Amino acid sequence: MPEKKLKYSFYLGCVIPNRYPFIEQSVRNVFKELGIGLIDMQGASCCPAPGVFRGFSIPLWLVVGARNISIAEENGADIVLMCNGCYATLLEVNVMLKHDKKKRDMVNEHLAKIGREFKGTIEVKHIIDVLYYDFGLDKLKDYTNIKFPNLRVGVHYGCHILKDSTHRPWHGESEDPRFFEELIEITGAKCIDYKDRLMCCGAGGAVRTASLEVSLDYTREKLENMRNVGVDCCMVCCPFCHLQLDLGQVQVNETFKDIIGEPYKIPIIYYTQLLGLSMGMNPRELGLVATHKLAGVPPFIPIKSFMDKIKEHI
Ligand code: 9S8
Ligand code: 9S8
Ligand code: COM
Repeated sequence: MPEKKLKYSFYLGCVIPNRYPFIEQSVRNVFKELGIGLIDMQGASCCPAPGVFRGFSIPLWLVVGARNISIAEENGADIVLMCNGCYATLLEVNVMLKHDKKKRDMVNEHLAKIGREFKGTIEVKHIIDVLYYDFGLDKLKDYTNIKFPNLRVGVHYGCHILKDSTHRPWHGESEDPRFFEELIEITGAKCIDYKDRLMCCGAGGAVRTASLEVSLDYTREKLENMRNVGVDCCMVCCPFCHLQLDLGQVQVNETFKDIIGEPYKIPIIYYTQLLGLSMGMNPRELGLVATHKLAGVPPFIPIKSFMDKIKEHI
């Protein structure tokens, strides 16, 4: 019997469509090559962001999250998403509402007013989860034809893909995870351990909005720890981390110019961009633009040095 084709409701969140559209492009094109189907979620809104909305009103957070989940339920397909924050919200809202009838009744009372209902019929997954478990690391290995043994990677997980660990699928690995390293290393690249690799990028929990300088100080520390071990790029799986480490890196170079010595210039790469290169895809299909002069358009830290490193292997 032929294998059942994987198919998901594709949840975009806010940061990718608004600030980092190349992440969506790289995921769509890589998933197409892998034969994974994506169904758009018509009318989806902000997840809503866990570090912001959950802190103000849990009922609001549940109702808005449940509305988004109900769109995927209509599609009849589990959600796949590209952002750690969206993962935290939609995964946790989903689990909470499946298990708590009182909360589910409250949510459905609100959703009924707009002709919707949370049924509890689907699951919520991160692309990392889908690639590692559903598609499978071993099968994915067969697609990585080009290897990059000279590429030194600083891995940044981001907080919400790991914590809280209760409902995450990483089998208790949240304190010392290896799954992201494993996914990166099938491309031949080397993950270089650095001090406090699981530390927050600084942006989450609305810190970037509330106190930019505090958030940038975290980012500075991460960048310093990565620079100290010598990496060619930093690999992320969250657009908010991407923004903080990329655009935020420019801001760190300005804000802390008196104490950092040389400005940082570490290219920030989203996982499917590297995976796609290893699958032999064209950098343009992955949104990898080595240089550009457009104001306000990412990447803000040039990725040319990363692309030069890649070219050594092709
Ligand atoms: S949606 Fe609105 S702000 Fe955001 S990107 Fe991720 S978390 Fe969910
Ligand atoms: S943004 Fe993405 S996941 Fe978070 S909270 Fe701490 S780290 Fe960066
Ligand atoms: C971080 C999301 S990915 S939030 O700022 O914590 O809501």
